Amino acid sequence: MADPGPTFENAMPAEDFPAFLDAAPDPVLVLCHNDADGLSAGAILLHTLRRAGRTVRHRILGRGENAWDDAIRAEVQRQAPGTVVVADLGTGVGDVLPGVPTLVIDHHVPRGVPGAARVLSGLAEDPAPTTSLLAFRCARALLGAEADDLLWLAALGIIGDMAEKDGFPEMAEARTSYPVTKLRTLAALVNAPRRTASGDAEPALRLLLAASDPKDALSGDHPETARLEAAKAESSAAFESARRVAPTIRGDVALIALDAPQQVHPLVAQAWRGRLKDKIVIAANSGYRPGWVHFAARTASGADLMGFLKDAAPPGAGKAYGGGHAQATGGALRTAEWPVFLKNIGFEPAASEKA
Ligand SMILES: [Mn+2]
Repeated sequence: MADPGPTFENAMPAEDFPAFLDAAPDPVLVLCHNDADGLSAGAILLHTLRRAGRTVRHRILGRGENAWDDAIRAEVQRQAPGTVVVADLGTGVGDVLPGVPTLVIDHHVPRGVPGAARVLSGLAEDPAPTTSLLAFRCARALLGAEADDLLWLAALGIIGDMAEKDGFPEMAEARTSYPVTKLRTLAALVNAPRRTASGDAEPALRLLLAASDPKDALSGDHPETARLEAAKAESSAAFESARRVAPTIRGDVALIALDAPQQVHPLVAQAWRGRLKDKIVIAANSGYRPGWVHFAARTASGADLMGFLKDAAPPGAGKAYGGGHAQATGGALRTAEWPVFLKNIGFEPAASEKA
């Protein structure tokens, strides 16, 4: 059983989505993550709300953005939403927008209680449904059979989050209607924009909203498909170059120092994990976001990465540092904090590197 984290008084099953909406004024602002699961969940929610006659807005959150940060809170406030739905963006502490009805749909380990928000968490079930699947269950609760044509979007998120073999009945149902190979191809395309230098995932969401099914999405009839293919080519080329960077090894830790505007560090860490089986692999990217070093940590050694990062945390490490799972985690540190972290994990500056 996955760790459900704190028990929420405001936990909400998908069946209660219609009742939630009854007390949720327009416009409804959907905040979603920029990966295949988050974008699929966003597309399902936007379709569903529109079909129910609701006025909707959306905002995709990307690199370095968090629904519970002040910068996003201020931006959301300016949009003056009647209701906020937060999808696949974790579960943070406190209200996103105090006084505004909010629903958090998510399947990551919660960081705390999100104020007065209702919470639809996948962690109430084992295996935990992805956010796209939770959103689809909301759609069915509201629209019944009129939500059936959104099932491929739920499957797309499931495949994107590598939960295809988890045994969800909706995935089995999707297999009977949609070619899984096309869904896999589409999931890779939809995941591409967030890894590019621009990080702009809007074309991916537009495609998911415009297409009637996976075949249509890949047909070439929608201009966004070519943009996603270009994004995939850009991130593949960046990865090919980054994977040639040699690791530096000190003790149990292998460090790969990257400087690329693309999000290559998780893929590079994953690639080295299998080749350095007894090491903690850290791929660190100083080119991804100005002022920050983003890093991915992976290990095949069985070491507890969350504990490792906790022990190595520099004093200034904030919310962006060290979330995820025991064997796959990562985070971001400000450029000034990075050398402190390196020292804490055994990478003392070499004599020749000292000024
Ligand atoms: Mn997800």
